[in-house]
Amino acid sequence: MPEDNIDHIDFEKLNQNSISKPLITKLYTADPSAHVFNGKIYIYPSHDIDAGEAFDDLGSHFAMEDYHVISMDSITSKAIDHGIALHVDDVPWAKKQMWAPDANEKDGKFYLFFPAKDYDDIFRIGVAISNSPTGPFIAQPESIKGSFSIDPAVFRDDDNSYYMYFGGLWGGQLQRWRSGCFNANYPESPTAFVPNNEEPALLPFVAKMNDNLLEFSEEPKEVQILDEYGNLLLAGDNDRRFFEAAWLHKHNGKYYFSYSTGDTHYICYGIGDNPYGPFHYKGRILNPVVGWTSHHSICKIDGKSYLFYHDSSLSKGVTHLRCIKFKEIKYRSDGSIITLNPYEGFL
Ligand code: FUB
Repeated sequence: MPEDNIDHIDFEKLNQNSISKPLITKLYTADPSAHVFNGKIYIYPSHDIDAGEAFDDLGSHFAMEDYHVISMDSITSKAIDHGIALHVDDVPWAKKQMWAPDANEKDGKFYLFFPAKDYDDIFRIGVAISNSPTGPFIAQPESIKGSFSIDPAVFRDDDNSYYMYFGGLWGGQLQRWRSGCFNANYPESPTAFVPNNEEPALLPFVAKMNDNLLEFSEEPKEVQILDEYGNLLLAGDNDRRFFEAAWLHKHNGKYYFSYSTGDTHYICYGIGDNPYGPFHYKGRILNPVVGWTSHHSICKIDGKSYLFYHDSSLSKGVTHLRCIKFKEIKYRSDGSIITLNPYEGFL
Protein backbone atom coordinates (compact mmCIF):
# COMPACT_ATOMS: atom_id res chain seq x y z
CA MET A 1 0.00 0.00 0.00
CA PRO A 2 1.76 3.19 -1.14
CA GLU A 3 2.43 5.96 1.39
CA ASP A 4 -0.10 8.33 -0.18
CA ASN A 5 -2.85 5.80 0.58
CA ILE A 6 -2.47 5.61 4.35
CA ASP A 7 -4.02 8.87 5.54
CA HIS A 8 -7.32 7.19 6.37
CA ILE A 9 -5.76 4.42 8.48
CA ASP A 10 -6.46 4.32 12.21
CA PHE A 11 -3.20 2.68 13.31
CA GLU A 12 -4.47 1.87 16.78
CA LYS A 13 -7.27 -0.23 15.29
CA LEU A 14 -4.95 -1.67 12.66
CA ASN A 15 -2.54 -2.85 15.36
CA GLN A 16 -5.40 -4.38 17.35
CA ASN A 17 -6.46 -6.36 14.28
CA SER A 18 -2.96 -7.29 13.18
CA ILE A 19 -2.21 -11.02 13.11
CA SER A 20 1.22 -10.28 14.62
CA LYS A 21 3.00 -7.68 16.72
CA PRO A 22 6.38 -6.18 15.75
CA LEU A 23 9.15 -8.48 16.94
CA ILE A 24 11.56 -5.63 17.62
CA THR A 25 10.55 -2.05 18.41
CA LYS A 26 13.88 -0.40 19.32
CA LEU A 27 15.00 -0.26 15.70
CA TYR A 28 13.29 -0.53 12.33
CA THR A 29 13.75 -3.91 10.69
CA ALA A 30 12.56 -5.48 7.42
CA ASP A 31 13.05 -8.38 4.98
CA PRO A 32 13.34 -11.08 7.68
CA SER A 33 15.17 -14.28 6.68
CA ALA A 34 14.53 -16.79 9.46
CA HIS A 35 16.46 -20.01 10.14
CA VAL A 36 16.88 -22.54 12.92
CA PHE A 37 20.54 -23.19 13.72
CA ASN A 38 21.43 -25.56 16.59
CA GLY A 39 17.84 -25.52 17.86
CA LYS A 40 17.57 -21.73 18.12
CA ILE A 41 15.80 -19.22 15.85
CA TYR A 42 17.94 -16.61 14.07
CA ILE A 43 16.48 -13.83 11.96
CA TYR A 44 18.57 -11.89 9.43
CA PRO A 45 16.68 -8.67 8.57
CA SER A 46 17.50 -5.41 6.88
CA HIS A 47 18.07 -2.57 9.36
CA ASP A 48 15.95 0.35 8.17
CA ILE A 49 17.06 3.91 8.87
CA ASP A 50 16.00 7.34 7.74
CA ALA A 51 19.14 8.56 6.01
CA GLY A 52 17.37 11.62 4.61
CA GLU A 53 17.36 10.36 1.00
CA ALA A 54 14.42 11.57 -1.09
CA PHE A 55 11.73 9.01 -1.91
CA ASP A 56 11.87 7.69 -5.51
CA ASP A 57 10.75 4.65 -7.51
CA LEU A 58 14.29 3.27 -7.51
CA GLY A 59 14.23 2.91 -3.71
CA SER A 60 17.02 5.43 -3.01
CA HIS A 61 15.32 6.10 0.34
CA PHE A 62 16.21 2.52 1.37
CA ALA A 63 19.69 3.70 2.35
CA MET A 64 20.54 1.07 4.94
CA GLU A 65 24.10 0.86 6.28
CA ASP A 66 24.38 -2.25 8.44
CA TYR A 67 22.86 -5.53 9.56
CA HIS A 68 21.75 -6.70 13.01
CA VAL A 69 20.95 -10.33 13.82
CA ILE A 70 17.88 -11.13 15.95
CA SER A 71 17.57 -14.39 17.91
CA MET A 72 14.78 -16.18 19.77
CA ASP A 73 15.17 -19.22 22.02
CA SER A 74 11.77 -20.41 20.86
CA ILE A 75 8.84 -19.00 18.87
CA THR A 76 7.24 -17.69 22.09
CA SER A 77 10.45 -16.18 23.51
CA LYS A 78 11.53 -12.55 23.50
CA ALA A 79 13.44 -11.46 20.40
CA ILE A 80 17.01 -10.38 21.18
CA ASP A 81 18.92 -7.87 19.06
CA HIS A 82 22.63 -8.78 18.93
CA GLY A 83 23.81 -5.39 17.66
CA ILE A 84 25.77 -4.61 14.50
CA ALA A 85 26.83 -7.80 12.72
CA LEU A 86 28.24 -6.14 9.60
CA HIS A 87 28.59 -2.48 8.51
CA VAL A 88 28.93 -1.22 4.94
CA ASP A 89 32.19 0.52 5.91
CA ASP A 90 33.67 -2.94 6.54
CA VAL A 91 32.77 -4.29 3.10
CA PRO A 92 35.59 -3.32 0.71
CA TRP A 93 33.51 -3.54 -2.50
CA ALA A 94 30.25 -2.01 -1.23
CA LYS A 95 29.30 1.66 -1.32
CA LYS A 96 25.70 1.81 -0.05
CA GLN A 97 22.22 0.31 0.30
CA MET A 98 22.60 -2.85 2.34
CA TRP A 99 19.30 -4.44 1.24
CA ALA A 100 17.61 -7.73 2.11
CA PRO A 101 20.09 -10.36 3.37
CA ASP A 102 19.98 -14.08 4.10
CA ALA A 103 22.27 -16.44 5.98
CA ASN A 104 23.09 -20.10 6.16
CA GLU A 105 25.33 -22.53 8.03
CA LYS A 106 27.89 -25.02 6.78
CA ASP A 107 30.33 -27.11 8.83
CA GLY A 108 29.96 -24.86 11.87
CA LYS A 109 30.54 -21.62 10.00
CA PHE A 110 27.87 -19.01 9.30
CA TYR A 111 27.57 -17.16 6.02
CA LEU A 112 25.73 -13.85 5.58
CA PHE A 113 24.66 -13.18 1.99
CA PHE A 114 23.75 -9.59 1.18
CA PRO A 115 23.20 -7.20 -1.73
CA ALA A 116 24.67 -3.70 -1.88
CA LYS A 117 25.56 -1.16 -4.54
CA ASP A 118 29.20 -1.20 -5.56
CA TYR A 119 31.25 1.89 -6.47
CA ASP A 120 29.73 1.84 -10.00
CA ASP A 121 26.24 1.97 -8.45
CA ILE A 122 25.53 -1.59 -9.59
CA PHE A 123 23.87 -3.99 -7.15
CA ARG A 124 26.05 -7.05 -6.44
CA ILE A 125 25.77 -9.82 -3.88
CA GLY A 126 28.45 -10.43 -1.28
CA VAL A 127 29.26 -12.95 1.44
CA ALA A 128 30.57 -12.42 4.96
CA ILE A 129 31.65 -15.19 7.34
CA SER A 130 31.48 -15.73 11.10
CA ASN A 131 32.01 -18.51 13.63
CA SER A 132 28.78 -17.40 15.32
CA PRO A 133 25.25 -17.10 13.89
CA THR A 134 25.04 -13.61 15.40
CA GLY A 135 28.32 -12.38 13.89
CA PRO A 136 30.31 -10.21 13.73
CA PHE A 137 30.74 -11.23 10.08
CA ILE A 138 33.91 -10.62 8.08
CA ALA A 139 33.18 -9.65 4.48
CA GLN A 140 34.98 -11.16 1.51
CA PRO A 141 37.04 -8.55 -0.35
CA GLU A 142 35.01 -8.90 -3.57
CA SER A 143 31.36 -9.53 -4.34
CA ILE A 144 30.42 -12.98 -5.69
CA LYS A 145 31.77 -13.29 -9.22
CA GLY A 146 28.89 -13.12 -11.71
CA SER A 147 26.38 -11.87 -9.11
CA PHE A 148 23.92 -9.09 -9.85
CA SER A 149 20.66 -7.55 -8.59
CA ILE A 150 19.29 -8.05 -5.07
CA ASP A 151 17.57 -10.20 -2.45
CA PRO A 152 19.71 -13.34 -2.15
CA ALA A 153 18.06 -16.33 -0.46
CA VAL A 154 20.23 -19.39 0.10
CA PHE A 155 18.42 -22.72 0.37
CA ARG A 156 20.10 -25.88 1.67
CA ASP A 157 18.63 -29.03 0.17
CA ASP A 158 18.49 -32.40 1.94
CA ASP A 159 21.58 -33.59 0.01
CA ASN A 160 23.55 -30.60 1.45
CA SER A 161 23.64 -28.71 -1.84
CA TYR A 162 23.14 -24.97 -1.46
CA TYR A 163 21.32 -22.83 -4.02
CA MET A 164 21.12 -19.05 -4.18
CA TYR A 165 17.94 -17.44 -5.53
CA PHE A 166 18.07 -13.74 -6.30
CA GLY A 167 16.73 -10.83 -8.35
CA GLY A 168 14.54 -7.77 -8.04
CA LEU A 169 12.92 -5.34 -10.50
CA TRP A 170 13.02 -1.53 -10.70
CA GLY A 171 15.50 -0.34 -8.01
CA GLY A 172 16.78 -3.91 -7.82
CA GLN A 173 18.07 -3.50 -11.42
CA LEU A 174 17.09 -6.95 -12.76
CA GLN A 175 15.65 -5.36 -15.93
CA ARG A 176 19.05 -3.83 -16.70
CA TRP A 177 20.58 -7.31 -17.13
CA ARG A 178 18.27 -8.54 -19.92
CA SER A 179 21.08 -8.72 -22.45
CA GLY A 180 23.40 -10.56 -20.02
CA CYS A 181 25.41 -7.49 -19.08
CA PHE A 182 24.51 -4.33 -17.20
CA ASN A 183 22.69 -1.71 -19.29
CA ALA A 184 23.89 1.61 -17.91
CA ASN A 185 21.94 3.71 -20.41
CA TYR A 186 19.74 6.51 -19.18
CA PRO A 187 16.97 7.38 -18.47
CA GLU A 188 17.35 5.70 -15.11
CA SER A 189 13.62 5.07 -14.84
CA PRO A 190 12.48 2.05 -12.81
CA THR A 191 10.47 0.71 -15.70
CA ALA A 192 13.00 1.35 -18.48
CA PHE A 193 14.01 -2.02 -19.97
CA VAL A 194 11.07 -3.87 -18.35
CA PRO A 195 9.31 -6.10 -20.96
CA ASN A 196 6.00 -4.99 -22.49
CA ASN A 197 2.83 -6.29 -20.82
CA GLU A 198 2.26 -9.07 -23.36
CA GLU A 199 5.85 -10.38 -23.17
CA PRO A 200 6.96 -12.97 -20.59
CA ALA A 201 7.76 -11.38 -17.23
CA LEU A 202 11.33 -11.02 -16.05
CA LEU A 203 12.41 -14.03 -14.04
CA PRO A 204 14.45 -14.45 -10.87
CA PHE A 205 17.70 -16.44 -10.99
CA VAL A 206 19.12 -19.47 -9.23
CA ALA A 207 22.67 -20.77 -9.02
CA LYS A 208 24.13 -23.72 -7.14
CA MET A 209 26.91 -22.62 -4.77
CA ASN A 210 30.41 -24.00 -4.59
CA ASP A 211 31.40 -26.08 -1.55
CA ASN A 212 32.93 -22.99 0.07
CA LEU A 213 29.64 -21.03 -0.32
CA LEU A 214 31.67 -18.11 -1.65
CA GLU A 215 31.07 -18.59 -5.37
CA PHE A 216 28.50 -19.81 -7.85
CA SER A 217 29.38 -23.24 -9.20
CA GLU A 218 27.46 -22.53 -12.42
CA GLU A 219 26.05 -19.69 -14.52
CA PRO A 220 22.87 -18.43 -12.84
CA LYS A 221 19.76 -19.82 -14.54
CA GLU A 222 16.31 -18.25 -14.84
CA VAL A 223 13.63 -19.62 -12.52
CA GLN A 224 10.47 -20.21 -14.53
CA ILE A 225 7.06 -19.49 -13.00
CA LEU A 226 4.26 -21.00 -15.07
CA ASP A 227 0.52 -20.33 -15.17
CA GLU A 228 -2.24 -22.95 -15.16
CA TYR A 229 -1.68 -23.63 -18.90
CA GLY A 230 2.05 -24.19 -18.52
CA ASN A 231 2.95 -20.78 -19.98
CA LEU A 232 5.33 -18.28 -18.44
CA LEU A 233 3.54 -15.54 -16.48
CA LEU A 234 3.39 -12.33 -18.51
CA ALA A 235 4.95 -8.99 -17.59
CA GLY A 236 1.48 -7.40 -17.49
CA ASP A 237 0.24 -9.98 -14.98
CA ASN A 238 1.21 -7.71 -12.09
CA ASP A 239 -0.86 -9.64 -9.54
CA ARG A 240 1.16 -12.83 -10.12
CA ARG A 241 4.49 -12.12 -11.77
CA PHE A 242 7.80 -12.09 -9.87
CA PHE A 243 9.06 -8.71 -8.62
CA GLU A 244 11.53 -9.37 -5.74
CA ALA A 245 12.05 -11.21 -2.42
CA ALA A 246 12.68 -14.78 -3.63
CA TRP A 247 12.49 -17.61 -1.08
CA LEU A 248 12.64 -21.38 -1.41
CA HIS A 249 11.37 -23.88 1.11
CA LYS A 250 10.45 -27.54 1.01
CA HIS A 251 7.22 -29.12 2.25
CA ASN A 252 6.30 -32.81 1.96
CA GLY A 253 9.04 -33.35 -0.66
CA LYS A 254 7.88 -30.48 -2.92
CA TYR A 255 9.81 -27.27 -3.58
CA TYR A 256 7.92 -24.03 -2.90
CA PHE A 257 9.24 -20.88 -4.57
CA SER A 258 7.70 -17.74 -3.04
CA TYR A 259 8.18 -14.06 -3.85
CA SER A 260 6.73 -10.56 -3.77
CA THR A 261 4.73 -9.12 -6.67
CA GLY A 262 6.08 -5.64 -5.82
CA ASP A 263 3.69 -3.01 -7.14
CA THR A 264 0.64 -5.18 -6.34
CA HIS A 265 2.03 -6.05 -2.88
CA TYR A 266 1.28 -9.79 -2.68
CA ILE A 267 3.46 -12.62 -1.44
CA CYS A 268 2.77 -15.46 -3.90
CA TYR A 269 4.16 -18.93 -4.54
CA GLY A 270 4.55 -21.72 -7.03
CA ILE A 271 5.35 -25.40 -6.52
CA GLY A 272 7.99 -27.48 -8.32
CA ASP A 273 9.73 -30.86 -8.21
CA ASN A 274 13.33 -29.70 -7.91
CA PRO A 275 15.30 -26.59 -6.83
CA TYR A 276 15.52 -25.22 -10.39
CA GLY A 277 11.81 -25.37 -11.14
CA PRO A 278 9.77 -24.75 -13.19
CA PHE A 279 7.37 -23.66 -10.48
CA HIS A 280 3.63 -23.79 -11.12
CA TYR A 281 1.87 -20.73 -9.76
CA LYS A 282 -0.49 -21.71 -6.92
CA GLY A 283 -1.67 -18.55 -5.18
CA ARG A 284 -1.09 -15.98 -2.46
CA ILE A 285 0.48 -16.50 0.93
CA LEU A 286 0.05 -12.95 2.25
CA ASN A 287 -2.25 -10.12 1.22
CA PRO A 288 -0.89 -6.54 1.10
CA VAL A 289 0.60 -5.03 4.25
CA VAL A 290 0.87 -1.36 5.22
CA GLY A 291 3.94 -0.03 3.39
CA TRP A 292 4.90 -0.39 -0.26
CA THR A 293 7.19 -3.40 0.05
CA SER A 294 6.35 -6.93 1.09
CA HIS A 295 9.11 -9.42 1.83
CA HIS A 296 9.16 -12.70 3.71
CA SER A 297 10.75 -16.00 4.60
CA ILE A 298 9.25 -19.34 5.60
CA CYS A 299 10.81 -21.44 8.34
CA LYS A 300 9.81 -24.70 9.98
CA ILE A 301 10.08 -24.49 13.78
CA ASP A 302 9.14 -27.43 16.03
CA GLY A 303 7.08 -29.02 13.25
CA LYS A 304 5.08 -25.89 12.39
CA SER A 305 5.67 -23.54 9.44
CA TYR A 306 5.96 -19.80 10.04
CA LEU A 307 5.85 -16.85 7.68
CA PHE A 308 8.22 -14.08 8.72
CA TYR A 309 7.30 -10.79 7.04
CA HIS A 310 7.27 -7.05 7.62
CA ASP A 311 4.98 -4.05 7.46
CA SER A 312 5.30 -0.33 8.17
CA SER A 313 2.88 -0.25 11.11
CA LEU A 314 5.53 0.72 13.71
CA SER A 315 6.32 3.94 11.80
CA LYS A 316 2.61 4.53 11.02
CA GLY A 317 3.11 3.82 7.34
CA VAL A 318 6.54 5.21 6.44
CA THR A 319 7.56 3.02 3.49
CA HIS A 320 11.23 2.62 4.39
CA LEU A 321 10.79 2.27 8.19
CA ARG A 322 9.44 -1.21 8.66
CA CYS A 323 9.08 -3.83 11.41
CA ILE A 324 9.42 -7.59 11.26
CA LYS A 325 6.59 -9.90 12.30
CA PHE A 326 5.68 -13.60 12.06
CA LYS A 327 2.62 -15.83 11.86
CA GLU A 328 2.07 -19.56 11.45
CA ILE A 329 0.98 -20.67 7.97
CA LYS A 330 -1.15 -23.71 7.29
CA TYR A 331 -1.27 -26.08 4.32
CA ARG A 332 -4.34 -27.74 2.91
CA SER A 333 -4.19 -31.48 2.22
CA ASP A 334 -3.41 -30.78 -1.47
CA GLY A 335 -0.27 -28.86 -0.43
CA SER A 336 -1.67 -25.38 -1.11
CA ILE A 337 -1.14 -22.64 1.47
CA ILE A 338 -4.01 -20.81 3.16
CA THR A 339 -3.70 -17.06 2.42
CA LEU A 340 -3.08 -14.82 5.43
CA ASN A 341 -4.81 -11.46 5.81
CA PRO A 342 -2.35 -9.34 7.81
CA TYR A 343 -5.04 -7.32 9.64
CA GLU A 344 -7.89 -9.87 9.70
CA GLY A 345 -10.17 -7.93 7.40
CA PHE A 346 -9.44 -4.50 8.91
CA LEU A 347 -8.00 -3.15 5.65
O1 FUB B 1 14.72 -3.52 1.95
C1 FUB B 1 15.07 -3.05 0.67
C2 FUB B 1 14.30 -3.75 -0.39
O2 FUB B 1 12.90 -3.56 -0.17
C3 FUB B 1 14.45 -5.24 -0.40
O3 FUB B 1 15.67 -5.67 -0.93
C4 FUB B 1 13.24 -5.61 -1.16
O4 FUB B 1 12.92 -6.95 -1.15
C5 FUB B 1 12.19 -4.74 -0.50
O5 FUB B 1 11.73 -5.31 0.68
